[in-house]
Amino acid sequence: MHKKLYSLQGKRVWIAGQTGLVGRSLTDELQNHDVLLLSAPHSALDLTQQQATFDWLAAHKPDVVFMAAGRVGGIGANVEYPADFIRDNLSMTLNVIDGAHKAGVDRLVFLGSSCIYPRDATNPIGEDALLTGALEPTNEAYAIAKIAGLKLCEHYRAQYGRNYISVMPTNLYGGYDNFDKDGGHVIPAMMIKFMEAKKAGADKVTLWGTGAPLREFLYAPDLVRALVLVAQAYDDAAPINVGSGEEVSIYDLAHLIARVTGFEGDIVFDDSKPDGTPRKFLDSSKINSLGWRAQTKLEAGLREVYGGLKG
Ligand code: GFB
Repeated sequence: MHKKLYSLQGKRVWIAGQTGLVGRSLTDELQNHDVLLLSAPHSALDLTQQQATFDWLAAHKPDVVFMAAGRVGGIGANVEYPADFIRDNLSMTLNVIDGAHKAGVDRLVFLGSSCIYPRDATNPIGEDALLTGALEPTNEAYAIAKIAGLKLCEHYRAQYGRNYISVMPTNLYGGYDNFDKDGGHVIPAMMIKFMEAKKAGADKVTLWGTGAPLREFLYAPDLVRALVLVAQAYDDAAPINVGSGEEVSIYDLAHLIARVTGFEGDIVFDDSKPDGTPRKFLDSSKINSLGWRAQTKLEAGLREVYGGLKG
């Protein structure tokens, strides 16, 4: 079992990106803890604006920052808007991390992504695979910004002694996702496609790629328990992976979501659309050794998300 290095108890906590998939789940989770949650709604603070971000941090002086803000999306959005992805993620990441340092914040948890690892890394992918090979081209822009974030944490630790850590979750899903057919991640996009097809009485749904890629999905409420744990029990320059240990092909995922949503027509794969990384299965032994494991099986998580969508 882990030893607490740092306690969140009674701390002023700020979640940068409080309205996103991770931010909203983490807000829910922190209701179970004795912390004072600070809030900076998007309408009041644009994190791409450096001075505004510095001023907000200096005025509110959190003890702990969870950096979960970012421009995110599925493979389609990453391919279509690479400049927006690299610009916005680099600026938000730099502004929040440097602003936190300038405001004297001594504990920061940076959220990365499993796409930071080389496309051809050996699976399961350990944290030491970082920067050992070329990235997957469909999300290189996003991955470079995330690598910059984890390097900022590493170097602010080395030069200024800051306790900034980086967490690399595998592909996430949950009820607070962006349910957009074109720009969203694969799970929300498939759910919407099947729901719309069912409603319209359509006899087929067209999905992207070959169906062959493998993905490891983690339910956001499981991830945020890991975030609360590492904020208190992990203190190292190296990133820490967080995966569910459950891997599925895109083909099997499609058939599972069809079953969950009750769509009974044909599922067609359009292989003119990209597959992305063939496989990215994380080695999560480091977080497992701290006592964390995912609790939600994929099918159970998908049923919960669908239940929330149906209303
Ligand atoms: O979640 P996703 O878009 O991104 O999943 P990545 C993409 C996989 O699902 C590809 C297939 O193999 C697609 O061909 N797919 C099938 C679909 N149908 C669909 C569909 O209707 N919509 C979508 N979106 N995909 C993400 C990165 O990569 O990984 C993010 O784009 C982030 O930046 C995340 O890093 C962890 O898993 O390929």
